[in-house]
Amino acid sequence: MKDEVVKNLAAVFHREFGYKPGFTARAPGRVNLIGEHTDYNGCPVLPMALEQCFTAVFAPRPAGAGNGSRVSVVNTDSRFPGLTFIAENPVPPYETGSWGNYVKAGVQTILSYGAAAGKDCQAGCGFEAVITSSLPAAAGLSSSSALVVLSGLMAMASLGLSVPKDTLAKLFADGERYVGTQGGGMDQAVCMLSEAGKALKIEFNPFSAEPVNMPRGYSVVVMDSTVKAEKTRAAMDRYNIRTIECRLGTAVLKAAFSRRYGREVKLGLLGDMTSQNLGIPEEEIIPFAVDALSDSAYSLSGAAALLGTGTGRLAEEYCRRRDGSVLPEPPGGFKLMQRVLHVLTEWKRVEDSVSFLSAGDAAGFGVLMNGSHESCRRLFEISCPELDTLIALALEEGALGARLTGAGFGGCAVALVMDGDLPAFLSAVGRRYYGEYLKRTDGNVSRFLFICRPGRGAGTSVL
Ligand code: NG1
Repeated sequence: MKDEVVKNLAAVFHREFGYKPGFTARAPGRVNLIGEHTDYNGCPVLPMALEQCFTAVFAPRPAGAGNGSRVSVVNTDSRFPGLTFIAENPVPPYETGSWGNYVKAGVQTILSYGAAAGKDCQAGCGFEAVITSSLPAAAGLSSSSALVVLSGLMAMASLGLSVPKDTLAKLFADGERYVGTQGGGMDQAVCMLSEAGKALKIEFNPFSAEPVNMPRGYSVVVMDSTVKAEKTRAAMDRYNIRTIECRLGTAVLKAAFSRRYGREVKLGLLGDMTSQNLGIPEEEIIPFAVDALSDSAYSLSGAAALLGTGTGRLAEEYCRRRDGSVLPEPPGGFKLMQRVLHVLTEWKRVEDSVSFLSAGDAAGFGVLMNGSHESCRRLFEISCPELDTLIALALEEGALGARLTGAGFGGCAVALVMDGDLPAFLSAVGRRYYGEYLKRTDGNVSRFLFICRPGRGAGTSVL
């Protein structure tokens, strides 16, 4: 099947560019099993790479063809028009929301890496490529990070560079900020480092990745709410507001800690809130946070007063977008207590999930998935009525656990289902959600509702 995909891409490549491609590349999407909005807080996540992926055939710019830094990419999906740009450092972005920015982000990552290592990569990182994807776009399955990784790997192979995989995972995580989200590193790490058949627990404080077995006899089902989780400027702002709330919450906690305990601690991320770092017992951490933060929302001026700084300075430090403009204060204020409580409890759920999964306890893991969704819905406020309906139906139809996955505000949910229950589950959720609730009449829901198996990480090879 995969060879068939590569063969077709090679034929398109030949038609487009008039010669044969030398290499192939692939980069998988991912589904996050648990650990939502924890990564940029330095707390762990537990995703798995999918078999669904971006696939490319490509060739470094042919020798003697003039500009060795020209990148040309043809996408077999006609919604995404082909693009050509010069890989100069820095690469000027397309307008916000353009798919080409994910290609540029990958290439820029490699150019920046080269520049930091004292190598001039500009001349040799151009390539010509034809790409295709078996991932639904804007569904929360991280097709965008897969595209960043794919593009970066093609630039790297064109240069003949070799960089260790875990270094690449971190480079691509920073590199994707090019598109304007202040994301964590989950998507790029799981895309680079996964082993087929296993989920991956990723820690960020410090970085490490550890494969986790999935329980036998159960399957992961992805269910697309069909509400698009598009990366528009408004969607990026919504995501970035959550990152700001977490950072502001951390700063308020740091100040409260020194008042309460009479000593300073390193507290730059919620992930620094360990018993060892704070020097207090584990069970005191969450009560301390709840006590230190008000459950009413904070205004920027209120937070500034608490932190002993000016409102303008605080906005400057926390609310700048990548393009330099300042994100407006959310109308309802910053909900610091709710966001912090979600992250700290979600962190614990990730740790407990790894224990349950390693012990083959699918039911225990299912309970944690449900707790995670409830926390995402109520405390982090990233769900929507469609996702809540879909998840409720999945539980009624026998899932052991179900939750939204990815950034939220639409996109996909994920459910854990016993293998023997799969046919009845898929047919009931298909009928009840897509037919009765969404009133889709086409009947074919396999592109919205599918079983996924843990796939292997990204890579390139010679054709
Ligand atoms: P998606 O669903 O791919 O937009 C985003 C972030 C992740 C993580 C999740 C929430 C990017 C590229 N991805 O994922 O790092 O923070 O939201 O858990 O920003």
